[in-house]
Amino acid sequence: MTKPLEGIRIIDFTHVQAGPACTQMLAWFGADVIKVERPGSGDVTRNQLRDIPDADALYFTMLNSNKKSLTLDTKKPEGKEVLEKLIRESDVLVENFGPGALDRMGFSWERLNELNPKMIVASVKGFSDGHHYDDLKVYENVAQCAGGAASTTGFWDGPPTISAAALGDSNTGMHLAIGILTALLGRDKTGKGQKVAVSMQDSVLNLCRVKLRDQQRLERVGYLEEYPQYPHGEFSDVVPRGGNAGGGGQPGWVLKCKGWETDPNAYIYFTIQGHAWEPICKALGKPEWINDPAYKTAEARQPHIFEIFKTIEGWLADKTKFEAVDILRKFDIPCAPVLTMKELANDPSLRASGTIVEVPHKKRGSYLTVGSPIKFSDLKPEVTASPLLGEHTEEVLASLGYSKQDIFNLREMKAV
Ligand code: CAO
Repeated sequence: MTKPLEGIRIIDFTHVQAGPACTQMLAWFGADVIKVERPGSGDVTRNQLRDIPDADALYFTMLNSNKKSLTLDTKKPEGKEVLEKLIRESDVLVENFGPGALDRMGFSWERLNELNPKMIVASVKGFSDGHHYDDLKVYENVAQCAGGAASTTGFWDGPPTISAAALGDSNTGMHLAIGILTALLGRDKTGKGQKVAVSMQDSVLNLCRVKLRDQQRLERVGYLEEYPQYPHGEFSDVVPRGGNAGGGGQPGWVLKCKGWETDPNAYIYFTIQGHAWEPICKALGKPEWINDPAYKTAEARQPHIFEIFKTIEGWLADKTKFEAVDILRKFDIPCAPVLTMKELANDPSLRASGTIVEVPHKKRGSYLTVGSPIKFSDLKPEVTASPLLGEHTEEVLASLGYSKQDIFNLREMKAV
């Protein structure tokens, strides 16, 4: 099967999570991704949170599958020369260094465009160019705070809260992948490369758009009827943290199931979708609620929504989260068990669909990683192990025309 991105060569100058998540996805879809790493050390995540001494950490292996690794000191003149050759023969360069690092290395956008006018240069930064914080280095949680996620996540009586989902890192990488693919399509029409830039703040905010919606509604009417603060609590002039409230037009909450006293994840998420009220009442054995004016409409229910949730918890008390969902699904009620990482890792459906895959690795043995969450009718992305540091240095240099002696010399100079 020909992979859609086969023939696209990508210089992967990325590290940690935001950039690697982007290039990993492009590699799954067939791009030839060459990860350029500093000789001797490589991507810092190779060593971070190691669980096996002397083997690349899962942090690295789970973000760098299907790639090649070329060690190259791009601050040395000999290393720069190799990089220039690679740039001339590649389609895309992706980087997520701190602000100004690529320029300091001597590879500004202007220089890259001069070396290869067809090349797409894609960058992740914490803040967009020209933003008053554009000199800041940024990690995941910093981005969640800067993009509006933290101030709107958590409970009203607690501090701003960080989500476990990598809204700042992997999410930004996904936005960048869309930008790169768009620029590649654009290049087919114009023959020209371009610069593609995505900031972590912007990417987080893009996912927090409903909170920007709520800010405007709050300013207009002074309250937000789907938040737990309505109608009994108070609203200030900023969107509050809504705990586990639904956030859209459907009230919902995380509800206790059988065993919650000892199992911190014995919960389901229960949604009260407006038109599903009748099936909900039937599922709960509360037919009298169907036409009761105190329950019949969403507006009538909202003032005592927590009493309703309490009643549902009464119904859930003798059911595990899985038993409860199995009953509720028959009534077409949107709900799900709160799943742990252990349950997800062992979920046969996720294994069958390739969303979670087991990959053999030269040093680690096999490890679990995520596969493509995007499914195609004509492509089944195959996930292969992440490369060892410098595993493909000789192969890549040879493809650029370097002889064995040249490679030996570059090694002697510690340029590769
Ligand atoms: N050879 C020689 N030098 C290399 C090299 C190579 N192959 N690869 C990188 N370097 C050098 C760079 O030139 C740079 O040097 P200078 O700072 O002297 O110019 C340095 O290594 C890397 O700098 P950095 O600022 O990228 O690294 P850091 O560890 O200090 O910061 C991070 C890390 C993530 C905070 C920063 O890169 C950043 O803000 N990136 C943009 C936002 C981002 O992507 N954050 C998400 C990270 S995932 O949580």
